Amino acid sequence: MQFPRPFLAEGAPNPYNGRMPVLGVLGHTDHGKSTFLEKLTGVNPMHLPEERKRGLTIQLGFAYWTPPGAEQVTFIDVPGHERYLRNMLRGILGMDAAVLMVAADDGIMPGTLEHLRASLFAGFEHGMVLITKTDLVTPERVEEVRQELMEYLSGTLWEKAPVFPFAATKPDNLPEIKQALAQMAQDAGRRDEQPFAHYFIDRVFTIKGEGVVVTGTLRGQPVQVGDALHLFPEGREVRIRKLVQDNQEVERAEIHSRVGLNLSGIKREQVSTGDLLTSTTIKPSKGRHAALLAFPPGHLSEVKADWKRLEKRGPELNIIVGSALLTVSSLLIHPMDDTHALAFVSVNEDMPMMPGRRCIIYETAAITISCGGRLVDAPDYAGLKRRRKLEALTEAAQLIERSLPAGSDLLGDASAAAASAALRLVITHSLKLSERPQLSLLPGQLELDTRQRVAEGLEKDVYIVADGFVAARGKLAAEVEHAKRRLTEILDANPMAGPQELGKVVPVDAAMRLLPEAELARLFTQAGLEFAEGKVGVPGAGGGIPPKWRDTYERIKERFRGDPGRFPTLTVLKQDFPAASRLISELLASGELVHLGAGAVITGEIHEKWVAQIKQFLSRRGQISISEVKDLTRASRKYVIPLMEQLDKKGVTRRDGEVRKPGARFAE
Ligand SMILES: Nc1nc2c(ncn2[C@@H]2O[C@H](COP(=O)(O)OP(=O)(O)OP(=O)(O)O)[C@@H](O)[C@H]2O)c(=O)[nH]1
Ligand SMILES: [Mg+2]
Repeated sequence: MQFPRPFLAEGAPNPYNGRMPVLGVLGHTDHGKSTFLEKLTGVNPMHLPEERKRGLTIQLGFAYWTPPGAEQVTFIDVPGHERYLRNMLRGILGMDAAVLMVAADDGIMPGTLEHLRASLFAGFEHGMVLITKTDLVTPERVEEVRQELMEYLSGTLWEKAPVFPFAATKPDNLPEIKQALAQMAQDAGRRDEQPFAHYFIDRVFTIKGEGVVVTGTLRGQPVQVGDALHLFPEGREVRIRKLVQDNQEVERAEIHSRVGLNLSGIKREQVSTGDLLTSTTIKPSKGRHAALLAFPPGHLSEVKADWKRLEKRGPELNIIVGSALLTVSSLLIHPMDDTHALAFVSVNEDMPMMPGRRCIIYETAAITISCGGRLVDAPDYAGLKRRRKLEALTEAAQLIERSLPAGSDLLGDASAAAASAALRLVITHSLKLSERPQLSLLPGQLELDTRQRVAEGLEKDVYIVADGFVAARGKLAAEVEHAKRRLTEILDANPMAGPQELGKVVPVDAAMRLLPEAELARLFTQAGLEFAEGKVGVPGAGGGIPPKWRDTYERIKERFRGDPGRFPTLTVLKQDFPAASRLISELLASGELVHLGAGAVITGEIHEKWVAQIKQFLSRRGQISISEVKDLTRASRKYVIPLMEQLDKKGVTRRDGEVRKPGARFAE
């Protein structure tokens, strides 16, 4: 069982140096968790009569221990019995580090693995292992259990955790264990502190004559008697009537202390376990919540690299935030790499949305979609319009970027990878969501160095990032291929098409033109095309007669020298140049040859000359007759009649009885 180390931040400074965190014990039922805490603190953490009668922890229990020369440490005792797994889950995110316990006689049991799994999703950075009940077995058996444990713990934070044997009946090495515990408390620091007082309620009860009492661990800011707090999700304001710590009434509670609050302004039925008390109001947030999650290796591989909806899995799929445990109705996952995913978690109840807060998604029936991570205060992605989707995704990426400064314990040493994976996700999606699939604008507000980093981080053959634009290379290549195909088609149909026509027929996509000129030129040149001034062309093609036809063309032109009476008709031309019918039709299409009608054909050059002569004559004389045209051109009626009819049609001339006069379009 290998797990990722999603949240380790080695060498990260402990921001709460000198103040003690909350520690916890984890492990299979009956493996000695409560007994160890009693030995350590002198107080049995089991508080319910039923628990004491059955010798089994049901609810979360608490014990206090003050290491020499340090402040008091709170311990959370959790039930190991699988029936009370939910209670364990409600407690685990309240711990800053934990002690994993395995009884030497039983060895690794299902509960051990379940708690181990939850601990990995909780993302602890420090831990310690106790092999308990060593008085019941041989030293060889202890060693065997240790070996077996190390196999399970390898690749996890527990791998480096100190391991101690322990016998409650003969706790000789308790001083040594205490020393290691004090060190762990010192190192662990505090996780998930928000800059305001926040207090997840883990127990609620009433005391006759006093009213509602809740218990929990205070974080963020100290509170005092008389302070008003907001109850989430209920929304009402409550007041602290009394503060109780370690059975003593106090005026003020310090952060990170375990404290009981006697509240006024509230009835028992208005508050439950998992509710949150805060010094500022928290917006209630039903619906979808974005989260950045870490999965055990291999579990994301079956989720394809796209959003995948994991539909309601029954009440077994829960999200744990603080001590709140909510039912997940659907989970939308987008893997970013082998172990990280951006997700949208749907819940039907109000969730205490605190950005950056740890969460665990837990499926009791299977490990596949169990994971842990951080909530991101990103807008709901699904159900948004295309444009908003992109914005939402960008916002999410920025939040991830911002919430993952190097060295922070947010996603720890995986932060850089996760951040660039998140950006890659944004880029992939902006390409997908962009109206122009081949190119898209990188989210504008992203810092330049971020873009730079993206450019470096992405596989070279996948993207080009230029001037804030990003393009899938594959898609650009497709665009270039398309241009090439169209050009070939055009040149096939019209071998004499000039660069102008080619450029007009194959305009470079508007979006592509946003890429720098040099980048485009490089792209097209690579494909054997040329690119200049916004147009794509084929080197050596266009703008004239293709080389293979040039000889024939010269010989055809030769036939139109001298006396028009000897010009070949179209039929004769085709007979004399039987292999050039394609060339002849190209020449006719391009205007190099002009078919006047009834087989009378001349070159474009001659046509131009004749028209110029006629126009000149008309300018001088105001009118022209057929015989005058014949004299001018030295051509027969066979040429002159259709020519004049053409000119009439074009409006260059107009027929007036037997003569032509300048037409409406004469001057053009
Ligand atoms: N011989 C021996 N018995 C122990 C030791 N530790 C605990 N026990 C006994 O084992 C039983 C269970 O111990 P607990 O401390 O209640 O176990 P737990 O892990 O808290 O169990 P849950 O609350 O169900 O998770 C009790 O009867 C303890 O007296 C030990 O080191 N040696
Ligand atoms: Mg117990």
